Amino acid sequence: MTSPDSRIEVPAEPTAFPLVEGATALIVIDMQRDFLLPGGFGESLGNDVSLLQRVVEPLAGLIAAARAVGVPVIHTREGHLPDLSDCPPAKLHRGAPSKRIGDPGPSGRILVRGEYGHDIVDELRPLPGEVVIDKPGKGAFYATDLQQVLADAGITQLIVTGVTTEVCVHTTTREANDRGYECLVVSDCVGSYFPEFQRVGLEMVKAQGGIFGWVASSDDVVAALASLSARTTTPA
Ligand code: C5J
Repeated sequence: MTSPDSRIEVPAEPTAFPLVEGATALIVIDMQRDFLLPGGFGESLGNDVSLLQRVVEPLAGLIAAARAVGVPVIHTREGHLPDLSDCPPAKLHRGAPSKRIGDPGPSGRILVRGEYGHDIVDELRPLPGEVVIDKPGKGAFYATDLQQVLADAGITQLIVTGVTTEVCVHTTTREANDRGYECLVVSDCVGSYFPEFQRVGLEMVKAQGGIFGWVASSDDVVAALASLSARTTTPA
């Protein structure tokens, strides 16, 4: 449903999300080989990486829909400098010994910038000119220029996608919410290694009247973006 101002109501929970034309960006969090493919950081922590791979197809569709109507797509990557000087010891010492951040793995040094495993999976590769935020933490605002990037582009709303739901997606959504951004988390475009965390992670976003934001399906967000396109191409 469209409203006379520049808003589109996206079916969502706990209420429809008022998507504002020109003020929304799609953020794609950490869709990196290290989290999604065997041999990376995710697997080194004992996780079944196949559970994250189901996000790729709907997310590719959503990214295409955003690009088609000029909604900016911002990608993030979690990782560290080669000398690990930006990795706190508390983080460095997690995981199985010899498979920790900075250790060699089948896709290069685990979660180290510039390594094959640190980069985004082929299916979701950023286009030239799209912003890629390299972040040392779980949240995309911590120790990055994301807030400045969004301010410069006049963005006040984020369509939130990526992995993992309860870690970097949640941390970034919470950081964004505290900074005044309206966040629409796309349920089938976020993924967790734990089905229960996926379910509860989404519940937590939309509970208490949308304490951190809204939750919608990619079908509904894609349809809203398509109607944005119809509006901009149909003469009044
Ligand atoms: C994790 C992330 N799970 N991107 N990172 O360590 O969620």
